Amino acid sequence: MTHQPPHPVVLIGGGGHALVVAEAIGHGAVLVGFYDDAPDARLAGAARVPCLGALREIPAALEPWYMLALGDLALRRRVLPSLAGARSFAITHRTAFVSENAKVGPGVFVGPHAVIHTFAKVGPHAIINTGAIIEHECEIGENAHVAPGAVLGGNVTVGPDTLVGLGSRVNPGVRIGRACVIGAGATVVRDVPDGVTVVGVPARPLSRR
Ligand code: JB2
Repeated sequence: MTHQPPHPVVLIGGGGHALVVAEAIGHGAVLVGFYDDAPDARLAGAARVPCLGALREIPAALEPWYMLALGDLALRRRVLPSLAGARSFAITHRTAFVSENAKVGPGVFVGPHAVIHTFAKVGPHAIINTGAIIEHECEIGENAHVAPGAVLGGNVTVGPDTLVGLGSRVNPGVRIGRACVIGAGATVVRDVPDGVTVVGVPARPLSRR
């Protein structure tokens, strides 16, 4: 058996979400630093990981593999073009369940105790956060975030850049558009058009972006 040395990785972002991502990095990768506009971001303080520069200072030819570790979806979307020439890595926490029949894209973070069930598809750079459940045949768009404890029934579609909030529920077969926000604790029983925020039980539109 050949022994592969751990390869260097960096995080883009150094706040709360970066702390969660950093803790999930497994053997085979070594976290060498992060980029953030705040050099004293929590990853530097709490986890003693060095800040390598501001977000605008990410080198065009970034050598280490990277993961987006900012929680703000609009900010992640703005930073992505500066990483076009770099390689992203994905993380599945060791306690998560990901079906062998599921497809998980590059740069995806799957948190502790999350479930991605059979024939689900998860797009690049999505966040499937702590304890989220993505049931069979769901489709999650690029850079979407399914927050801790959210539950998606079978065949749900979530568009790119959409936040499915903490502890929310989405009925089977519901289609949620791009850049939507599902409020914490909402129960979504009908389709949500692009850019719409819904809250409550049953979920109703709050505003249009
Ligand atoms: O323009 C910016 C910006 N530029 C750099 N807006 C915002 N909001 N943040 C910016 N940053 C950097 O992102 C900040 O310097 C800071 O280090 C980091 C944000 O850290 P924070 O801990 O506030 O949030 P987060 O994005 O890491 O995590 C959020 O999202 C997660 C998914 C939190 O709400 C977490 O609780 C959540 N789990």
